[in-house]
Amino acid sequence: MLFQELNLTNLTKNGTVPVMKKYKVTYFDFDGGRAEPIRIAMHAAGLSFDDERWSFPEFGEKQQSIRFHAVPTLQIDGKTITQSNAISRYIGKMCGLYPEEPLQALYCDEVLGALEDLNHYVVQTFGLKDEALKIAREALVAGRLPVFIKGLEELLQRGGGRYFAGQSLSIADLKMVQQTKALQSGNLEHVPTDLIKQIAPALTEHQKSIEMEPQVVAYYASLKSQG
Ligand SMILES: N[C@@H](CCC(=O)N[C@@H](CS)C(=O)NCC(=O)O)C(=O)O
Repeated sequence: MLFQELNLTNLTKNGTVPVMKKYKVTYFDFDGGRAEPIRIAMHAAGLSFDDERWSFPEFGEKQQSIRFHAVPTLQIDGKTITQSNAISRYIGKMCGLYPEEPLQALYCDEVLGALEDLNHYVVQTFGLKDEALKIAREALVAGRLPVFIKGLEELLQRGGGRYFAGQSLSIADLKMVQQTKALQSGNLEHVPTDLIKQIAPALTEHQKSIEMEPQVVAYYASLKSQG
């Protein structure tokens, strides 16, 4: 139970503690992507949730039934919410992973938005093959990718170099780490795995340090303990 949910204004009229909400996060079956900041923040908020993970064929079968035909989704007591950044902000506000101060919140939001734009350009190359894939990915590496990577490094410096906003861990850091990992993973053919290290080494350091943050470590430890 969250501290916020325990305060007196949240008690029912007869003084009993209200029933906990039921949460379900639905995404693909891997640790990363748009759902990962949500999963980590849910854990940091002390909210237990059904971590529903779909295989890609399962997603294909169910896609048409989801609003906007995309994941992740969050269900709260059976009601479905879409849009990963909106969901991350909602959970982040419950557990100190979204800045309270408006300017710092704006800084955090700028990073979330920029990362969505970057995703948009990368996703445009999915499904391409052979020469078409090579051309599209090389164009990315020569064009939009360095623009976004350098821009994001600039935003990290603005935040002080360690975090993007509020001088503490936020959902912006959690989302950035997923992108850094994806770009360094080698899963994106024709994108050099050392691209970020070469042009924005502060982002590589950022990934390493965020992965050592207590809330992040605790989340992955909880996954291991579940087996
Ligand atoms: N703006 C949405 C984008 C969601 C999105 O595009 N999700 C991807 C997976 S990471 C997806 O489901 N793509 C399927 C499709 O667009 O066909 C969000 O942030 O949640």
